[in-house]
Amino acid sequence: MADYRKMWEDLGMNVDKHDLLCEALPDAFGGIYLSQEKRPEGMNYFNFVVAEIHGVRPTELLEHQARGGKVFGTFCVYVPDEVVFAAGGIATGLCGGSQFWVPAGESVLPVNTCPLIKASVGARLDRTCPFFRIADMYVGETTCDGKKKAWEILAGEVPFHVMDVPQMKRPQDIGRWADEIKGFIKVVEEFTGNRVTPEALHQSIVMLNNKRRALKRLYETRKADPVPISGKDALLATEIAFYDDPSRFTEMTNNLCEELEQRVKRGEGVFPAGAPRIMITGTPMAIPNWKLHHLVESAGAPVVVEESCTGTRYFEHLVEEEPRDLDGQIIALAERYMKTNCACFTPNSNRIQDILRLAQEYRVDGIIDYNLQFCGLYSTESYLVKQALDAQGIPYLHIETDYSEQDFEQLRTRVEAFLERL
Ligand code: BJ8
Repeated sequence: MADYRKMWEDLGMNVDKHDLLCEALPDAFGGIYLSQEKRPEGMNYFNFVVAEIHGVRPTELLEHQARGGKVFGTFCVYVPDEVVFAAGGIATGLCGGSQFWVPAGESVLPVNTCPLIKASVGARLDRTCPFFRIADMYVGETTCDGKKKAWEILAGEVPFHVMDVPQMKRPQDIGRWADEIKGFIKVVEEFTGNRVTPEALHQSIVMLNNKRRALKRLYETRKADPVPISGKDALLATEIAFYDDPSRFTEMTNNLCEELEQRVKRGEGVFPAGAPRIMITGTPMAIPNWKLHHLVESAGAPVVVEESCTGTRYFEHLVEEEPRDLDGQIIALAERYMKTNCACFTPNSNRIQDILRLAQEYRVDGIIDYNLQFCGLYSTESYLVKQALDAQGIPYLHIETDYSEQDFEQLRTRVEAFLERL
């Protein structure tokens, strides 16, 4: 990695502690990723992004700030990035996916908080993540109780805006979400000093739709048997989508897709044809959370689709591009975002319909329901997921875990036993 020490020091980071994180990453990435066979050439770009994870993109964000631009950090796929880009800002994901940040999170949060929240708070308090240092404003949402309360702690550190996500999906709720987006536009305009014009919003809607189209194209290739890319690699690309430059990400993902489509034509894959195909559903996997994919694929079964916010929920729906007036665009945004089926909604039966549909489309042999520990929303919804899958005779495994490696061997035994049943 190039030397970014001066930049990290200038950002007020705890550079000595951060060195420990930098030392651990190459080994973890090498063991989990670089050891895979027949990886697509197109993954080289994503390898590079990971190798330079705290260097290249933070440098770009700082250059943007030097030109007078603002950076907004987000934690949920409900926050409409289109608004930020339309005001000349940059949106970047901030969700913490590493055990490294959990202890600092636990110093202020109850231990029985979801690891995603603990790691996100810990990354800020520990001063070991440049993205958390650079973001001028954080944007949270009212999806789960743990997050809502964590925002109050982070708001003591950084300018913070919270979007009130409705809990139901009735027409009046979509109207309320449109009002929230309107309010968000005002906040972003004031903070950046730039107006969100219909022209600029149209451009950012098209830009982010193109990113979604590229991800959809990538996922399409995973429907093939043999599958041309591992689930781990597809997950990595999706995780990077949250903070990379959107246009560059789209271009690089489309390049990767061209290679994968050729592989599919030639019948080439990274697992043998007929290997048991796994879907993972449930809570998101923020970078560098690769634990479950690694376990499943090391046992010989490709993960072919993720019904998750680091999966299909992130890209399946596009924003309607037709409206060219601000009111019409806000409604188009509200309608698109409200199609995301998060367990914070009641009822959330559309998620179950999605799981059943994706199981068919991707010809999956078994489904692993992945729950981050202490996420009451998704673990409660597991009951209904299991009921629906049992009714269809689709094999199901429920896993509740955190970011640590402590339960790795125990999980391996359970995953292997599950795969033997398929
Ligand atoms: S739209 S899934 S990104 S909220 S896992 S922090 S829910 S306790 S992440 Fe999410 Fe938005 Fe929903 Fe998607 Fe809370 Fe559960 Fe933790 Fe979660």
